[in-house]
Amino acid sequence: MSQLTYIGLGSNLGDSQQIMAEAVRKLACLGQVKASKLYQSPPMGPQDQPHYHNAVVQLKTDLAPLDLLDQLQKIEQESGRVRLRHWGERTLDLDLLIYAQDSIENERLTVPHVGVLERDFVLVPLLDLDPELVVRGQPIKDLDVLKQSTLTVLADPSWINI
Ligand code: A4P
Ligand code: MG
Repeated sequence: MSQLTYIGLGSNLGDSQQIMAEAVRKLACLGQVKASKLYQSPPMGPQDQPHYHNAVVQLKTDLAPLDLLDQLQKIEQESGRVRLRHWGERTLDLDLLIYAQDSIENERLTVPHVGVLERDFVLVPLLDLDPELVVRGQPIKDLDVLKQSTLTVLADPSWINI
């Protein structure tokens, strides 16, 4: 049965928009996709790294959570993923933010993703896709972190068509 999932995309090395659009084309092979706007976001973590491009994709897929994670990691590797340090610069990061209503906790996967409720670069694009979204019992549109958002819009959802 098809499940509603949300994937977070981040990149701050290389041609980020191109790399992320290519990743969305690959995600579209796993099910129906819908993209948020494309944002620029100051780095969380080490400050001596470039700003990030961030977006979220809604994916309707038949894949089980760990099979989906395998596919996300494969797409990261194919993008020539470089990751230099924890919370540091990378060509492509794909995080499984939400998988249906599931709570998952195992060696490879924590869902909802640990940072979801704290990170404006995840919350703002999620709200593009579903303004009424509830995560861990919280309507995300009401979260305080959104009041101090530092994101800027780079492009509308058609950014994936470059
Ligand atoms: N893993 C567990 N749960 C998940 C999940 N829900 N989705 C495991 C994906 N992976 C999950 O991931 C390490 C391991 O997490 C995987 O092997 C998987 O089994 P990783 O992507 O290799 O590690 P990482 O991304 O370097 O570490 P971490 O802590 O996940 O970093 P984050 O949280 O992804 O943050 N600033 C801005 N503005 N925008 C960003 O996008 N991103 C980061 C990275 C830092 N600063 C940022 C941004
Ligand atoms: Mg990650």
